[in-house]
Amino acid sequence: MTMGSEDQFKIAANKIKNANRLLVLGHINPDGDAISAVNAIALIAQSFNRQIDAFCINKKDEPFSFLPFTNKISNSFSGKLSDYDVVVVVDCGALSRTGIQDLIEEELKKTSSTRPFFIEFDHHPQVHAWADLEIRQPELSATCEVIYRFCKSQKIKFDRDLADSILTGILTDTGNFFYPNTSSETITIASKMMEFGARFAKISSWLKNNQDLLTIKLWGLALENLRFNPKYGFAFSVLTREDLKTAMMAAGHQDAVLRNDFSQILHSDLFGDIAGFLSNISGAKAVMLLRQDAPGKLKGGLRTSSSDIDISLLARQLGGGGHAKASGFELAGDLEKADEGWRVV
Ligand SMILES: [Mn+2]
Repeated sequence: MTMGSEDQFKIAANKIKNANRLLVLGHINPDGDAISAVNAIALIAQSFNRQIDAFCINKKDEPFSFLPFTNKISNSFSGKLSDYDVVVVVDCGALSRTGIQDLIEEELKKTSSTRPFFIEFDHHPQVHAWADLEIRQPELSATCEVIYRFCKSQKIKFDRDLADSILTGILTDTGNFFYPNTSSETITIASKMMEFGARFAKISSWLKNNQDLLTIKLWGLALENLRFNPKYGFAFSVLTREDLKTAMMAAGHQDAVLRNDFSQILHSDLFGDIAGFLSNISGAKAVMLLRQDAPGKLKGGLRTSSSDIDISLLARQLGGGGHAKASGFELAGDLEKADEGWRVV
C-alpha cells in the first residue's frame, strides 16, 4: 500500500525538524519554481531553528533575489553528501536533473543509517523512484504548490517571505495563471498567499519582464513554425534540432551544443509551457508541439482547453499517455522540412 500524503508530510516535517545538517537542492539551470521551492524549504528549516545549505547547479546570480534565501543558494556543490543527515531535493523530475546523480547514487549504495535521508518534493511525473521519501503530486501546477500542502498539513506558519516564495513558484510554472495547469485550487492558494502578504503585482510583473533568453527564443521559433488547420480546429508546431540549436546558441549554451547534449538545458517544462500557451489560440480545439529531442527521437506534447476533449486518447494512440487536458508521446524518427510544413521520416 502506498503511504498517504498526510503521513508523508509528517515524516518529512520530523526529519527536517530533527536534522543536524540539512541540505536542499533544486534542479540544474533552476527556474522560478526550483529557486522558490529551495527558498521555501530553507525558510521552513529556519523556522525550526535548523541551519541549512542550499545549491542549484548553474544558478545565475541576479534572478529571484527578492526572495530572502536566494543569495545563499550556491551555484555548485563541492561538499560531501555524507556530511548531511537530511537532503531535500525539489522540482527535479529525474535524478539526473540534480546535476549530482553520481554522488547521490554512491550514497544510496550505503546502508541507510550511514548516509543522509533523501526527501523529494516534486510535481513532475515519476521517471524513476529513488528517494527514501518521495512526495510527488503530478496533478499540481508547481512544486511550490506541493510545499504549500505540506505547510498546511503540518501547520507551518506563513509569513510574507514564505508566502512570496510559494506564490513565485506557482506564478512561474503557470505562466502567471496563463497555462491550463492552473486549477481553482492554484488560484485559491495564490489568494491565501496574498493574505499573508505575498506581493502578487511585483512578482508577476517581475516574472513577465525577466524571461530568460532561451525561453524567449524557443517561443519565437515555435510561434514561427505554428500551423493551424481551421477545419479540424487543430494547431501544431515543431521545433527541429536546428531550431533547438539556434535557441541554445543564442542563449549562450555553446558548450552543450558542442557536446550535442541538449537534455540538461532543454527540460520538458519549457515545451509544456509553450504547448499550454498555444492551446489558447482562438478556434483551436487541440494543439501539438513536436520537437526533435535527439537524432532519431521525437517528443510530442498535446494540449486542449476544450472541456469535451480527452487529448490523452490521442496520446495513447501514439504510444504515450497523460491527462485529459495535457499529455505526450514519443516517436522514433526525424523531422524533415517539406513544401507545406514538416514530415516525420
Ligand atoms: Mn516546477
